[in-house]
Amino acid sequence: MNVLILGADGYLGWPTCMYFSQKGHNVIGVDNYFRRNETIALDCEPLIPVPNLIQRSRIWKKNTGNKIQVRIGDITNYYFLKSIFEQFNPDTVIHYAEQPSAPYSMLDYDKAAFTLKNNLITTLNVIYAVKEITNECHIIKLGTMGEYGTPNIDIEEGFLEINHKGRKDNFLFPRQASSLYHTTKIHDTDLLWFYIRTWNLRATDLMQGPVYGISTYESDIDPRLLSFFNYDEIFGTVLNRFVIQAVSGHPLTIYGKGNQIRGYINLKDTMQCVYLSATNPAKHGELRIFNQFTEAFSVNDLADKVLTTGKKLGYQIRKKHFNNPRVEKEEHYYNPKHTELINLGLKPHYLTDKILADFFRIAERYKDRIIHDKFFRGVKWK
Ligand code: USQ
Repeated sequence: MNVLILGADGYLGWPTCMYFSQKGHNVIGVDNYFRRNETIALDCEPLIPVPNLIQRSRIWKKNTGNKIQVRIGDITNYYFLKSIFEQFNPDTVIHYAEQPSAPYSMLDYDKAAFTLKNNLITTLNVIYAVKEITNECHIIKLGTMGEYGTPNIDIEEGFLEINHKGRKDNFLFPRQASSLYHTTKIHDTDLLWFYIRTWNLRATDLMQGPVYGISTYESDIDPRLLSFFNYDEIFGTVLNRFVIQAVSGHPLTIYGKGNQIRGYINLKDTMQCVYLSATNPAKHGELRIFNQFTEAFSVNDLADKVLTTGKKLGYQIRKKHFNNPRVEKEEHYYNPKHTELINLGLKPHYLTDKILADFFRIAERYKDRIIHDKFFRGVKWK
C-alpha cells in the first residue's frame, strides 16, 4: 500500500510511520512541526530529545534499509496537501494532523480558535483531496472516546438505533464532549459523515481513549526512534504523567475525586488498531466507527497501579488530589462497547504489572531530564 501519514512527527505519527514501513508498505509522512514548536513556545518540551522527522527517517533507513519519505508543510494549505496526493496516489491516508490536547484548547481564545480552524480545515482538506484525486483512498481518522462523553447509558461503537413514537432509524451515537478539543473531533466526524453520504467516500473513524507508553517494537531498534513523549499538563496524558511523576518523586496529580473513568490503550495497540483498519478497509459509502481502547480504569485505579508497581521497584510514591481544573463528571456510569477491533484481530497489551514495570525502567533512564514545574500549570476550564 501507499500510506500517507499526516501528523507524522507526533506521539502516534512517527511510531505509525515505522510500523507500516516495517511491514513493507510505502510510507510518506507529513508534518508542520506544530507540536514541536508549541512545546518550545509553552516550555513543555518532551522528556526525550527527538531528532526532527528528516533525521528520524535517516536513522530508520540506516537501521532497517526501509525508506520513509518526509514532507514538511501545513496541510491546512489545501494545495500543499493536493500536490502530495497527486504525486503519491495514496491507498490509505491516516489523519493525525490535529491539535490533540484538551488543555491547550482551553488555554485562551487564540488557542481555541486555532484548534477549531486547524482540526476542521485539515479534515475538510483530506476529504477534498480524496474526492478530487483518488476516490478509492480509504480515510482513517483519529477520533476520540471523548466525543461520547460520559452518558448514563451504554456507549455503542459509533451508531445508535433510536425508536421514536413507533418509528426507528440509525443515528450517530449522541455526543457531548467536555473540552473544545473534543468538540472539534465531533465536528470532524460530522464532516466525514456528511461527505461520505454525499460523495460515496469511505472512512474509518477511530474513537481512541487516552494512550500510554513510550516505546514500540520498532523504537527498540534505536533510542533515537522513540516517540515524542510529553509528561506536562498540556500535552501529556494521565498515565504517562503518573509514571514520570512516580520515578521523579513528585506526588501523583489526581484531579478531583479521581473516579473519572476512561478507556485506555497501550501505544503498541494503537499501531495494531490502525494497521487492522488499513488492511480491512471500510466500504464505499460507509463511515465505520471503532471504539479504540482495551481497558477502562478510573484515575484512582491508575494511581493505585502505579503505586503498587512502583513499590515493588523500591519507590515511595504519594498521591495528591487537586481541585479539578476541568469541568467533567467525577462519578459516572461508563460502559462503552469495544469489540469490533478485537473481532478484526487486535491482541491487546493489557496494563499488567510487567508492562508498567517496563515503562518505569525506560522512564528511569531519562530521570535527570524531568522538570517538576512542568507537572502543574493550572489550566482551568473556567
Ligand atoms: N487527569 C488527572 N490527572 C492528571 C491528568 C489528567 O486526574 O494529571 C484526568 C483528567 O481529568 C481526565 C483523565 O485523567 O479525567 C484523562 O485525562 P488525559 O489528560 O489523560 O486525557 P484527555 O485530556 O481526555 O485527552 C487525551 C488525549 C486526547 C485524546 C483523549 C482520549 O490528549 O488527544 O483524544 O485522551 S479520551 O480521554 O478518551 O477522550
